[in-house]
Amino acid sequence: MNSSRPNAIRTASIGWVIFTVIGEVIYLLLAPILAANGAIPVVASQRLADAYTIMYIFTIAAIPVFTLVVTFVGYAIYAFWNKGRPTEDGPAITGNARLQLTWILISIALAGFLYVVGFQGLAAIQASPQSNAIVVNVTGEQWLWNYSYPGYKNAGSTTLMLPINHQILFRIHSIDVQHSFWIPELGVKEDAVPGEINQATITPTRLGTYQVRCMELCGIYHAYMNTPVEVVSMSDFLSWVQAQPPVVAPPSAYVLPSLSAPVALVGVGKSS
Ligand SMILES: [Cu+2]
Repeated sequence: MNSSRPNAIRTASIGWVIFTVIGEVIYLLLAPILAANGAIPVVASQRLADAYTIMYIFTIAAIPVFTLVVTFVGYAIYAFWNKGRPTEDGPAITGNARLQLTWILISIALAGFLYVVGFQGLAAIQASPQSNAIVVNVTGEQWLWNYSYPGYKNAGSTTLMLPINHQILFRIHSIDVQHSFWIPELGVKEDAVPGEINQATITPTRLGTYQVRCMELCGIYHAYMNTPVEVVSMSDFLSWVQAQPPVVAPPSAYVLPSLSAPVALVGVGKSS
């Protein structure tokens, strides 16, 4: 039995290489097809493009690890299947210092690589905004989003209008409960927290109409808290923003709702 072990490792290793190549080829062929058919949101911002690149690299790096585990476990089950009850103990397991050291070093290299790539992506997302970024104040409330553009006489709207190829700085907060400001196609998802302002920057790179969704369960109409986002040309944006009425007093202070007087919901728990 012992003499067959080196052969078993060689056979399983060959299987691993073959399955890895097959896995990588399937992924590289399938990923663009799935993306083109709406399996993942279309890329409408640089931020989402960066996130997809990281996901792509991580998946390519993960496939050999996955096939290694599956091939060796599968091969061991197949090759060392004991038909009937064993009549004696199996051979003693001894250490293999070279194999262990190799595997530890490969693990460290893989984890280190993912760490560096991941933190580079995080740094890009969290980089300070450009000085000419267009500021959009985003205010969540049950159950809609309000926007105001402080750089344009505080123009206000419930539709989010963004110019293409220009950096946007969202300043996100909420006036009642926690919401989460999510635009899948633009790769932004940031909590809207009462009493706090969260920031996120994006640069839209694709014209079109998308949806802002709320990503934090925030009450009975949470599921309907979707509003349109439009990415338009800079000239269309400017003529639109100049036609919007200013927001007189942008909600800034957060007042805790009294627990004895819950917010009235239409048709729910009506008491008087
Ligand atoms: Cu919400």
